[in-house]
Amino acid sequence: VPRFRLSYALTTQPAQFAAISYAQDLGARLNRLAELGYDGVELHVRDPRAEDVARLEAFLAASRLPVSAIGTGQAYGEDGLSFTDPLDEVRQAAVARCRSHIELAARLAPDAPLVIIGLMRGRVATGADAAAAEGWLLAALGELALFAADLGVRLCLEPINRYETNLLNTVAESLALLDRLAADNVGLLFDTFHANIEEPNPLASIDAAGPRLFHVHVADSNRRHPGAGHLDFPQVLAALTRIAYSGWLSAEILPQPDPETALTQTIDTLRPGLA
Ligand code: LER
Ligand code: MN
Repeated sequence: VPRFRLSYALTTQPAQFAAISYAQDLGARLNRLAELGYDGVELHVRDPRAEDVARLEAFLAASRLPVSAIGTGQAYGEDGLSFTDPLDEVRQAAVARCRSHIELAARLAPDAPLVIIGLMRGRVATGADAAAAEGWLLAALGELALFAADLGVRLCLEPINRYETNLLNTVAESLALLDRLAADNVGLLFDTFHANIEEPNPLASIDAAGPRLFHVHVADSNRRHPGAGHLDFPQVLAALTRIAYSGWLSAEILPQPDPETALTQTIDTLRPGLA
């Protein structure tokens, strides 16, 4: 039985998107994660160029937590940057922003840098052509995959539920896009919350992703900590074991009822499956 490493998603700046928590005192939150037995932290960064990276490095070093992945969704949520915006200059700004996320991942997680492509893919604008959006997305991902490969960085594309985007809701759609992209440093992120909404059979979708699965977000059916909803996490872990998944389980959850309870309940619920 492989031992899954557990990380927790935090945002480095306050944000509108609620399922990634913000800690006023990031250093203290990182130390608390380490104390509870977390193996790493996933950092969501709006704009790496506006970030005090030396400060992040100091907090990470003090907590001794490695970075599991760098999240990019705040660039969309806060700044409206996406790879499928109808405006060419916005698409270009999105690609430039994501290059800086790739550089940040290479700097903060030199052993296995991973960058998440989630909400930043954007959506098909009302009345617009889905094929055009897919073309823009493929062009952006192709360019970013080459840039990332030079820095040893991998990217993971995340199927996201229909209430947040209308572009790539399912694992099957995302795998089909990865087939067209044909870049071996780009894989899939499976988020248990989105999968519970969109996948006909979430466990079969894990099998279908197989070696192309690069990262996993864990959240219960209500997007709260594992154990707060009705998802069967032992079955999810068994499916991940079947495909010999060796990446992270990263909790991307609402900080409810409060951040401390969310942290402790996540690890208490998943711990039996981690060892
Ligand atoms: C968005 O719902 C999500 O799950 C994030 O991982 C996207 O950046
Ligand atoms: Mn997610």
